[in-house]
Amino acid sequence: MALTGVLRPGHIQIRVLDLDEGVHHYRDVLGLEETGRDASGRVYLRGWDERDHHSIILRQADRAGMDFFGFKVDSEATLAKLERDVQAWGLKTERIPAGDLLETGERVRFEIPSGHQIELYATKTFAGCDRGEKDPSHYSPKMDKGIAPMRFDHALLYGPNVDKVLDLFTNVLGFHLAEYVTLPDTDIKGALWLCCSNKAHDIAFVIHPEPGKLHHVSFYMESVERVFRAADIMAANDIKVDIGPTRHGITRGGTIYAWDPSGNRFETYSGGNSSYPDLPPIAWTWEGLGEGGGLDVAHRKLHETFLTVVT
Ligand code: M3P
Ligand code: FE
Repeated sequence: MALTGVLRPGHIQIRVLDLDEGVHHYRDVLGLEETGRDASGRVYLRGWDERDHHSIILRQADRAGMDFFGFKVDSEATLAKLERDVQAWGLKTERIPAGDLLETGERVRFEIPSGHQIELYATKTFAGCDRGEKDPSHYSPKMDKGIAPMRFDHALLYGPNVDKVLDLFTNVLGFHLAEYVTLPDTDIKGALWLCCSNKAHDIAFVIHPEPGKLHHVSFYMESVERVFRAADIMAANDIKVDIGPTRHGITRGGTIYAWDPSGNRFETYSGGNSSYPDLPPIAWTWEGLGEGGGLDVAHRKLHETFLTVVT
């Protein structure tokens, strides 16, 4: 197996201001499948191409944002090794018991220098999916329900100490840097697209004074055409759109940024570069992010909300 260590984004717990409204958005409009609710009232969901029990967890709270982001690793031995490595790098870690999240084994959680709670886990129940496993026709109506993303794909997080985050992810957690943006007139990397696989990215960071902020949670669509279909569904459901449909120059993914009812930004995303650890990262300047079309190829500008609206 070529892909080892940290395998993929596994889950993200999102805070919503009203649970029913949040469930309506993520289950009925986005079209994710609800796979469980736990004793504390959290709601578990996933996309139609996911085989793990869940990827999205909704928790009702007084403020929007992200509680934690979890990565699946390849074994309990890797989990224990990365736990030691993260400690040796200088972070405190916490073991969260199996079963705290439904159908999920022990998790190792730590706060990274940007102020985000990141966790690793090795075990989550494979719950199968209708497509291709139970239904030999390879079709399930879930593939057309609502906006119908295939999976939770990545998140973009805002916070300080992005240089330290880069060191931790590349030198401890085994990620590679796929693309980055330098701050105006410097060679300081102010935005990072990091990858543990060969997708365009698995997690991204933008430098920001306030720690622990969520810019967006991204959902992978089967095609860019499906991103346009998502725009129709957003319009029909009065979802407030931030940017798009357009294409990002950075990652080259087709995209819409829009807001859930609590003000958390989400993205419907498709296509994009593939990346490999031996390739030098793609370097963008600050001007490239804006006028160069890094953020928005069609409009070639740095939208004001991109740097200012986070939860
Ligand atoms: C992404 C993302 C930007 C390119 C972004 C690509 C923001 O998938 O994180 O939204 O320039
Ligand atoms: Fe994104």
